[in-house]
Amino acid sequence: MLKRADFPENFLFGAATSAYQIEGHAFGGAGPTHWDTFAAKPGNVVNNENGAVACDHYHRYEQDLDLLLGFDAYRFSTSWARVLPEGRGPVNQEGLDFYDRLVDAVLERGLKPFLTLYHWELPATLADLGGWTNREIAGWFGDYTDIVMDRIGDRVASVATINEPWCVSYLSHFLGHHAPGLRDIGATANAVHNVLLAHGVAMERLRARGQDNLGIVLNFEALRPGSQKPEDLAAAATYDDVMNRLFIQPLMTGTYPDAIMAGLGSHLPQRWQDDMDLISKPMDWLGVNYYTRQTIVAAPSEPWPSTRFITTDCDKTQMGWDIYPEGLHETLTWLTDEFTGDMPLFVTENGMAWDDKVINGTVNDSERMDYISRHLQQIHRAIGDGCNVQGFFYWSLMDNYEWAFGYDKRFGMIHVDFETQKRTPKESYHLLKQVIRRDRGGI
Ligand code: IFM
Repeated sequence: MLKRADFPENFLFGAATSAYQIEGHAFGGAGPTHWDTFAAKPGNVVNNENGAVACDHYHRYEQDLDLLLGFDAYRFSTSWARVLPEGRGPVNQEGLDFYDRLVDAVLERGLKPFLTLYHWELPATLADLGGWTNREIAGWFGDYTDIVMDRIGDRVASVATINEPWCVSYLSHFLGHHAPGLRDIGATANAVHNVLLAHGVAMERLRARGQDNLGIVLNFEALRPGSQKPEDLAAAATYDDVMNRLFIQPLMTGTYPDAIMAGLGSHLPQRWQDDMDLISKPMDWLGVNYYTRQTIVAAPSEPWPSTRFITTDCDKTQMGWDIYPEGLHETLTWLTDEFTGDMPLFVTENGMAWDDKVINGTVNDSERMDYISRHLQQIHRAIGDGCNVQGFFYWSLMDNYEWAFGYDKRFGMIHVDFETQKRTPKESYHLLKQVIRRDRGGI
């Protein structure tokens, strides 16, 4: 197992969470979100579960943050609907007070606060106005950004505008797996573009305030063709544009990938080209979320993008996701070579779900320990190969609301009993704490 001393001096070890997944949205005056609407419709979420109580972090944040003593950083998000219950207009001071206390509590524990402004809980009122398909959302998001930064901007170490734009747009508007649950190509193209525009507007506002350390968090997957047949090679290349290049390319070059233009181009808003300058303004860092690999084959009888996944025989997580640590190295080196160069990268999410059980007061999650250890090795290897990776955040600090999978899938380093809210640190947590110990440079 690698240890802290094997990583660069200023490398940050942390854990990540998001507001709706842990806080308990029923508390503190938060407004309804499109996830509440989505979860209320039978069939969308396992057991129709929602984030009303979640981990009750809203009341338990102090004890939760105590568990991070010894780490360097904490990645969390503010909830738009907690700050602005209707998305715009009246501010919920109680919500801002909560984030104010939270940031202070993070700092008191010697942790750098890594803020994400949007991690998916769109206020329901804005969803009713078209949500991410409505171009006006860019301005609404900019206003929300200013309100949050007025309160906590003086104390956060870094700001990400949006978490996983691919999920916000493609997974939610094309595949229909996440709120708002659409399967509509026009809505998808507009959501893709408006997410980018909202990022651009928020970056402009943040820069104008003199805020630094600004970035975005994108999710990537390792991809491979199901065979060497030309059609499968082409399918893998198409899906690479859809999955991996859809956001990094416009952000870094101001252009959409070829397969995106072929599939979504005619659905993009009029004069979309005029926005690309704002969208591709320089960032200070990029967040990389990496979990798994997909194997792609051609599916010519299916609509665009006419690709399909096949299951292959390998170790998988509780989500059924392939465990493929080498893909993290592939992703970091590809990004560095093609897009980011010297710009700092942070692995802002990496982790696995497992059907963890508390037995005699402990959770022996050896699979997760192995997962973490092997992914850290690949980060280390990528740094050796010249990638400017500056931190690793385990997803997630604790078991939480895994969106359409409800509370069944456990990603945490800390086990949460959702009946009693009891926290039990898993063996992987103890291992990571040892790895990052400063006194002996780790284990
Ligand atoms: O739980 C999610 C998180 O909200 C975003 N990234 C992936 C995680 C695991 O699915």
